[in-house]
Amino acid sequence: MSRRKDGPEPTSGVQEKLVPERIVNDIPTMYCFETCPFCFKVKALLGSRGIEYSKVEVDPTFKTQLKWSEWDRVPVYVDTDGTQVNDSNYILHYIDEKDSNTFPRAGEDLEQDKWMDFSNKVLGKSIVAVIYKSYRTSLQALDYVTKVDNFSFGSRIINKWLGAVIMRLVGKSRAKMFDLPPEENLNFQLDYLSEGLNGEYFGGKSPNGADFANYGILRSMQDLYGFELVKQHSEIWPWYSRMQNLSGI
Ligand SMILES: N[C@@H](CCC(=O)N[C@@H](CS)C(=O)NCC(=O)O)C(=O)O
Repeated sequence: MSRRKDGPEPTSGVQEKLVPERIVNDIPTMYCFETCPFCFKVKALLGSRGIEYSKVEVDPTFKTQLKWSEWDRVPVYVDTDGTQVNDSNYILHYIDEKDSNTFPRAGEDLEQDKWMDFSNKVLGKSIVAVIYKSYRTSLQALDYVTKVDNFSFGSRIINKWLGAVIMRLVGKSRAKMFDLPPEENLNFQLDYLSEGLNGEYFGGKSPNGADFANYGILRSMQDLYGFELVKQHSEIWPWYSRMQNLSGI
């Protein structure tokens, strides 16, 4: 996490300072990138609970729409009372606790914690190595920025082309973290992930934080290079389909 100005180190979780001015249309507001895997976790939970929210699309290269925040990554969630919550797994816990309080809180279920952690530290990095495997696949993944209404024409072009170069480099560095080549590694990680399923869901009969965290990561690659691997997985695909039905995203 880079520091933008002199000031306190940005932290994960609920922030002390309220930011009601960042709420859009008086409903919970999420600052996100369209294709961000971590944002999909939150979209999946909000969808499954039928919680209405506003989305602010942040431009991925300059993050103009997030300049007000010390935490300079997406997702950032701002609740209707102005509470700012940073970092996807923290946001999942925050939303669930305030809503139906269905899944265990952090520290209460080590399996859930382990798989939520896996979603960030392993699965998120594994999909990035696949999606941004070449300049061609990187441009395909960044093409959505050319269709975002709130970006200027110049910003769309820069975001697509510069974004693809940056993400290709990120993809390369993620690939170096694993012994296997990107596709084989993703397959290996999907096999490993399937060991965490506890019947229909990670949470058993209903999804918990581990379901939303890992589903969100995989959902972000749905229309992109490499998603066939998810579709072809005999255990992950049925679970993925259940999560898709339930979350509506
Ligand atoms: N641990 C964070 C990671 C969030 C994250 O890395 N988001 C990426 C987008 S997919 C981001 O904002 N990158 C911009 C940057 O790092 O400057 C979470 O789970 O929310």
